[in-house]
Formats: sequence, structure tokens, C-alpha cells
Amino acid sequence: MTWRAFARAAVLPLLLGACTYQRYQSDFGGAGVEDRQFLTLFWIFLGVCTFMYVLVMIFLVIGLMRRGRASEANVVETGRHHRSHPLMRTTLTGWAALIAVGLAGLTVASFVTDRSMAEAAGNEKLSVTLTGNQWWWDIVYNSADASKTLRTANELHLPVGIPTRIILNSNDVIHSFWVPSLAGKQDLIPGRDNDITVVPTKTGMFRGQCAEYCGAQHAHMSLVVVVESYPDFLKWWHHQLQPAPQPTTPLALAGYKYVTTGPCSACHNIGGTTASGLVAPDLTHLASRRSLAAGMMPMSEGNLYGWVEDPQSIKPGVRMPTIGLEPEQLHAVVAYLETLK
Ligand SMILES: [Cu+2]
Repeated sequence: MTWRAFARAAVLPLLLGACTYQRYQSDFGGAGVEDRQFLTLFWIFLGVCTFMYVLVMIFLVIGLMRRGRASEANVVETGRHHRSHPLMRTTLTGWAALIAVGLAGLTVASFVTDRSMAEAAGNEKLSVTLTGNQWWWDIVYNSADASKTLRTANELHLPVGIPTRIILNSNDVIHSFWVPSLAGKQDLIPGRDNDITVVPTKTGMFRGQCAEYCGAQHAHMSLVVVVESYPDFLKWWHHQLQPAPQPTTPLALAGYKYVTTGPCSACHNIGGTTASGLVAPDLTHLASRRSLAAGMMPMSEGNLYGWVEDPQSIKPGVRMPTIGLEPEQLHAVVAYLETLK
């Protein structure tokens, strides 16, 4: 295999994959104002600390070299090297001053970053309530007009450049909202509203992950964040406000009847139907989402089959029970869920 062929086959995909992932879930993603401010602060801290570290190492080497020479001189001039040399005093004073200036600089940089992040709060154009549940995310786009209040789950859409206030709370235990490419971390605490303001600066898809251990399936509590242009966001929003489409095939119709009258409807809501449960993810436009089971697997027919048939095997401990559907019921339910675009 030639070098070029090897590069095409292995190295390039690896590098491209690493770069894509780096942006997908990374503090270095730089896809939000807050993340960029953090990054700037990180580079300042890294620069100052590296400078100090290199200086310490240089002085250490000089000290060790001088010690070697002083030991030799000590043989003939016992005790003289213990006296404080004026140059030593100046060096120590300079060193103490440098540390004080460095620490003061870091404090100021930290304060300025904190203030500029706080400025984004208060300018929000959009309000979203994100509620943590074991182990999924309930998402409500707030509006004074109830007909424009939108409820969805596990996939957060944000318009680029628009400050969005995300109100965070929890229905059970403490979770933590963390989309490193966009912003810092903020906890979701039962009985208490926290909030974080996010201003995305790049369109794309980013991964969020619950960052506070919240039980057996904590690792499988991720969030897909889609940042899109404002017109695209509005298009998505208007579509999501629509009730679920009516089933058109006999199989999907059978699934519709089972889902909206059977046990599924006790927990799930499907807009425009009698299914109005509020304790599980809203399914009105389930099939339009990119993932299933809080980012655990891609949305696909095969994964829907697996999930609906036996969620307890896939995500043990999850609230959704394994009902034991008959094969024909399973076919019908999946056929109906796939229509929920
Ligand atoms: Cu968690």
C-alpha cells in the first residue's frame, strides 16, 4: 500500500473523525459565546501558568548548578555561602512580585469573564424549560400564548445567535446540564429553578450529557442539541406545534388504536390524540428526532422495534416497562410510531 493510499484509507478519516467529534462534544468546540469566553480564560490561565512553570524550572536548574559550585567552594570557605547575597534578595523580591502580579492578573481575567457571561443573561429572546428525569430530558418552549407552547423531549433545537434562557429543574434527583461545545455546566435540582443562558454561534449538532451521577442509566442520559438558522428553527418550531399526523395505512391505524387507548397513553402524550400522559417523553413528533432513549441509539426502524419490544433489556431500570407485546401488536405500534414525523 502506498503512503497516499494509506492516508486516504486510514489517517484522513481518523483525523476528520477526531475533528468532528471534537466539535460535537468538547470544551474546545467554540460553538457558543459562553464556551468561547471560557476558552479565552483557559488559554490565559494556561499561558500564565506555563510561563511561571518554565521560570521555576529555569531557576531550579540554575540553583542546582550553583549548588554544585558552592559545594566545591564550601571546602575552603565554610559558612560564607549561607549569607544572603544582594542578587538573591533582588531575585526573591522580583519573584514574589511576579507571582503577585500573575495571581492578580488571573483574578481580573476570571472576574471580567464572569461579568461578560452575566451580561448575556437578561437579553434572552427565547425561554426553554428543561426538566431532568431518570433518564431523559423533558423540553418545553415557553410562550405566553398557550397554543404556541411546545413540548418535546431529548432533542433541543436552538436558533444560532439568539440568546436563549434555559430554565433547569428536575422531577426526581439532581442532574446536570452540560453541552460543552456551547456553555458551562449547570445543575438541575428538584424543587429549585436554576438557569443558564446559551448563545450559540455556530450551526450544527452538538452532544449534551447529564454530568451529575443520577442512577444506573446516568451514562445513557444524553441530549442532542441542534443549532440552526433562525428561519430553519422557526420552520421546525411551527412543524412541532402541529398535532400528530393521522395514520393512513391499516397497520399504522391498528398501532394508533393500541397506543392511544392502551398502556402507552397512560405515560406518553401524542398531540391531537387521546394519549395525554405527562410522565414520559412527548411522542407527537417522535420519528422526526435523531435519536431514541435519550440519545442512546439512532432513530431507526430496527431500534424502534428493539426499544418498544423490550426497553428493560436495552436500558435496565428505565421507567418504561417491557409489556410483552404480541408480534402483530409490535408491528402495528412501530408502524404507527414511524408516522410521527
Ligand atoms: Cu445523570
